[in-house]
Amino acid sequence: VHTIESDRTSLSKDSFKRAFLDNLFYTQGKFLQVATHMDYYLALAYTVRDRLLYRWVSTATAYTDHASRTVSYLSAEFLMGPSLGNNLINLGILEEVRQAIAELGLDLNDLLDQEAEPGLGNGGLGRLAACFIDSLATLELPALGYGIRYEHGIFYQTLRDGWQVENTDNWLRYGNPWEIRRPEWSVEVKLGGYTETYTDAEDRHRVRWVPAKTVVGVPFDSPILGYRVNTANTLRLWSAEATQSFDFEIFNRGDYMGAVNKKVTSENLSKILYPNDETPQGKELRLEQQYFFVACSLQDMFRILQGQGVSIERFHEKFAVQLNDTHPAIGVAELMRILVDDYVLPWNDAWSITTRTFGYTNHTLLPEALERWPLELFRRVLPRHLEIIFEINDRFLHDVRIAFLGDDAKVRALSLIDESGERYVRMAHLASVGSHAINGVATLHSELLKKDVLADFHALWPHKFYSVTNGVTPRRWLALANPRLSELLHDTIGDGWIRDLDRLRELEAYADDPAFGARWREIKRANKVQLAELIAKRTGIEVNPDSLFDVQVKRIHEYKRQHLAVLQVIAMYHRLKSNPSAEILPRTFLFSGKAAPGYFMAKLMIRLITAVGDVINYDPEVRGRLKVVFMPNFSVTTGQRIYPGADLSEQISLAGKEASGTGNMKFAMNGALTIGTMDGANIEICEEVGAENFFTFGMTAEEVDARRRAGYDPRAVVESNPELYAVVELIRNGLFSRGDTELFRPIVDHLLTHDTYMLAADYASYSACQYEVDEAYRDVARWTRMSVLNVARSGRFSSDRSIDEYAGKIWKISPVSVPLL
Ligand code: 26R
Repeated sequence: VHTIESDRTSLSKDSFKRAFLDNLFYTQGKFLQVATHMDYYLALAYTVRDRLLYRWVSTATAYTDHASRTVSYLSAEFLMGPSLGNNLINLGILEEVRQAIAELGLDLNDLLDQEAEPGLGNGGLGRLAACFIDSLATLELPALGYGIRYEHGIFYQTLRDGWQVENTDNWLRYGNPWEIRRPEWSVEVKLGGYTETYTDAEDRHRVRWVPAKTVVGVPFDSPILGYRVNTANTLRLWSAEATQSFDFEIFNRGDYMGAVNKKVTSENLSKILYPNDETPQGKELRLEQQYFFVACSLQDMFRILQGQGVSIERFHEKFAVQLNDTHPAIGVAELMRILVDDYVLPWNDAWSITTRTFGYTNHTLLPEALERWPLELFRRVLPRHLEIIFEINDRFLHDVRIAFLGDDAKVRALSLIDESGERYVRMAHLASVGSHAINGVATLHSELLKKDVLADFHALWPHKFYSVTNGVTPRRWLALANPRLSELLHDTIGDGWIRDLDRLRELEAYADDPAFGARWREIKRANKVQLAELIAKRTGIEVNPDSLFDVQVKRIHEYKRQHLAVLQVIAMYHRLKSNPSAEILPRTFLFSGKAAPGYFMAKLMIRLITAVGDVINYDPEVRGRLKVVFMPNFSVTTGQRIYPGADLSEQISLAGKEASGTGNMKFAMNGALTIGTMDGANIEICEEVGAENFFTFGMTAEEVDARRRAGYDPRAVVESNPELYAVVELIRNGLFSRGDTELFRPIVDHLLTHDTYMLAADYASYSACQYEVDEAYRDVARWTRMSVLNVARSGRFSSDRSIDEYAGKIWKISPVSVPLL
């Protein structure tokens, strides 16, 4: 270890330059004159990676010495975004490297642009996992992230005739310099088949699972460096490969093509990320994926445990395993299987270890998003686990009968098996019984979990329930995404905020300082100019940087109500057409987000946005005062360019539906004001920044319930509001579809008949609130003050705060400081 070359570890500019050229030569095999930008990017990535590896090895050594409790964060999704910029920030060398690269005649930004985004997640849940592993490392907490190395991440979205088109993502095309394949730690995973009982040599009755097939999980590790610390934790993603025996079969048997096909089938397991957000499909391959990565990860933990000479009975002392939603909930049954079947522990001992190991985080209240697997499908894929789940259920329901004497309805409601029709395994119930801690991701969400989705579990075990409000990492979402604002912060309050975001409070003193305010506005203006350039490049639409940038970026879903914003856009257009000389505040509406490929209404919502833009953007009478843009392919990368340029953040879900939201936090941190419902973390953001610095509208979750119970008639609401009625008529009569009255009929009809997400009920309040936004924006000093105070009071929404709460309340883990070797 002491022979590590300083050119591979030194952070000085000169050795960094030497190392970069060295990598260009020896890893890329190129010299300056013939190298492509991709070569430069890869050479730079390897140069940075060397610096990470030094810290990574040091961290592994420190953890081995300490043998401290480690959190395993199990997540089917890690939406990491590009690594290079983030690693430069966390190493504290972004500006020095920019300089070094410039001295070689190159622009660091061009190199950063080369990196393919690992889009291994759908949206909020996957991005949260990425923010959390950044914070875990920054707080010097021992942690492993476990997930799946999908060969194809979330689809790449393009638009054709205003409709979403899905293109396959191929992020590994140029290789991934941030990962190291670790075949020596490969594991085997069984699938399918049947079970049988037998008596072992010691005369014990045991169960054997005879699988129909086995696949190999190969780990790919990436270092996750904390901010300005030596801690580099591991993100370990599993890739599915065929077992060796396939290769032998191919060699030995005549059926060469058949054997190769089987190999391909095994490798399908980690081929693709399911692009569903909020609506699970009972797809066999998805259950196999979930079991695959959980089984690999638990085996890996046992390997680590044994490597440290810790006995099996102390598994829970060594590992706190967090379930990111129910996708890894099969881990409860798998740990029981390992302990009972493989290690022959008595059931009760195994159960005690299991429940002390797991924590479960719920991320959604939407009933259609609660995972359930048809029993027969489950049996086909995991026959032994189904038996174990039955056994868990029998013992659990016995306790339920005693707790709720004579209440059979409770037994049916709590059961791990839904028997109301076709039988299903309820994954949220499995996660809840198998964990010692259950948490929601914002205060309201946690309360609704206790009152609603998991009410019976709460009655049974109130002590298991926690709430941990989500957060986002200020390294990526402020320091990296918004260099101009970061520089102003640096000049004004120093850099302490990067690791202690509450320090942003020191900005409050400048909220009314005219010189500071002028710089604040210049920065927002510059960010908007840059965003306008990106919009022009991606969509061909020119937008005015002096207009109010009104932004809604997130997955497209009815409950998030992008179409409520569209109704408002049309109303503004209508106002302008009725009175062309009206004094209207120029606005640019920017939408971005992906729709699940099979979600018809969401795709139609995208079409509505593009259709409205096609009319408004080219109407000469509008004279550029309103623009509507749909920016294709929302991703971490595009988010980093959008949040810093936003004036207004649209967080307009129906109250009670958005568990937390995390985009809302990224906007506030970057100085955008929020127009939002009292939903998810909006409530807490409003509380922190002050109601006078936040635009709220709409029904509360309680009012939503009351309104529905009272009998909700959306048509009557629409007909009694002339503005809303006019807007709906314009859509219905085909203004945005060249006279086609069929195209948007599903949206209009649904709005008038069911309006599940109550757009009509919230419309008037939303519209009135948008007038308040206009008024505030016209008062430049007032808007600036509000914007400064939003940033100053966003400290609570750092994922460092979230992780600190998990570590203290749920995981019971503490920091380990890492000395460099
Ligand atoms: C296919 C099915 C099983 C599925 C359902 C739901 C797959 C993926 C999801 C994603 C859900 C759970 C999700 O992303 N939820 C979001 O989690 C964020 C992080 O906690 C919240 O901020 C956000 O409000 C919530 O919608």
